[in-house]
Amino acid sequence: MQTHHARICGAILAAALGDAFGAPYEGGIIEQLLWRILGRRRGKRCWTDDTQMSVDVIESLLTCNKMDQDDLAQRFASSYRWSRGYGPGAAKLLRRIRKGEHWSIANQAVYVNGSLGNGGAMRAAPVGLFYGAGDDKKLVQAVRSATLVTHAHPVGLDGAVVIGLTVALVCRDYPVQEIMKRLRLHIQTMDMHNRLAIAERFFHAEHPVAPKQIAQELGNGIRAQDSCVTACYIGLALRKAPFVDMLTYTREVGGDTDTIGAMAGAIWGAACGYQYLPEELLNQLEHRRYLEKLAYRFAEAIVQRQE
Ligand code: AR6
Ligand code: MG
Repeated sequence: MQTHHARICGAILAAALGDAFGAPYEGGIIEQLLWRILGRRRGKRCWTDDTQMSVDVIESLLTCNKMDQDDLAQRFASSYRWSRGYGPGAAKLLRRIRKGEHWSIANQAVYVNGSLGNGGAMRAAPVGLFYGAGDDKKLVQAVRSATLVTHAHPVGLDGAVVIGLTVALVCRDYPVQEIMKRLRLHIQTMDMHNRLAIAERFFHAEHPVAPKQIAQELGNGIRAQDSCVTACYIGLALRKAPFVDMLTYTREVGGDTDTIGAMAGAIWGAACGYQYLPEELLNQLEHRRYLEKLAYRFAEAIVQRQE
């Protein structure tokens, strides 16, 4: 049985590992070649926008002690660096905020209905952890608020709810069936409901589902409906397997491997706790000590808040 503290630290560090070790396999040959140059710094594995934006969320929650959209928008905009591999729409949006445009205008300036990318979901885990002890409604509201800053499309918002709520429920050891039931209560789009129905069928399957089939039926792309339930399935289905098996499985699912790895990693880490993460991989992670200290501080704040 893991302590709550270890689960929170586990979720954050496992997400960063999933991101950094998934990134070299994302995209086509050109993206992979580019990441060979950008993805290593002083012998360490770099993380991408997934971890950067999660760090921004954590710093914001620690400073404001609540979800504050304006604070979050400023942090996202000032941390933005193209070399972290942000989505093209997100990059434009963040540059607009940096120039002074309010996030509530910028989030519908690139796509009229807002972005349906998985960029809101990839940073939803810390929000789920922070609001994890309250009722689901408050948690979902906070996740939607945090996501809206950059991803206003209903599918982008639903993707974040899938990840934020799953991470929080896994932290409390809820069984898969109950997690699926609760997700269904808070998901608003048919796209996401349909994916959840497929995942539920897979959870009932007698044999483990092959990664290729997951990619075909749940998706592996950068749109939220093509990756969030995929990550939810991977994190839950492999939560009793070693972390490296989860990484290998994610790589075999393919597609947006860094973000699926980050989201599945957060779920795996919330289930298993920090001490089950392989030291060998942590040692190769960029800014490992900084991330560990931040996760530790975040876990302390959450545990105190929930006492
Ligand atoms: N209509 C059509 N296409 C869309 C729409 C829309 N409303 N919204 C998004 N797309 P973006 P992200 C498509 O740029 O979600 C990085 O690698 C469009 O092709 O908002 O922050 C991250 O790590 C757009 O370029 O980025 C993630 O893995 C794409 O979805 C990933 O990219 C992504 O939306 C997504 O990050
Ligand atoms: Mg990424």
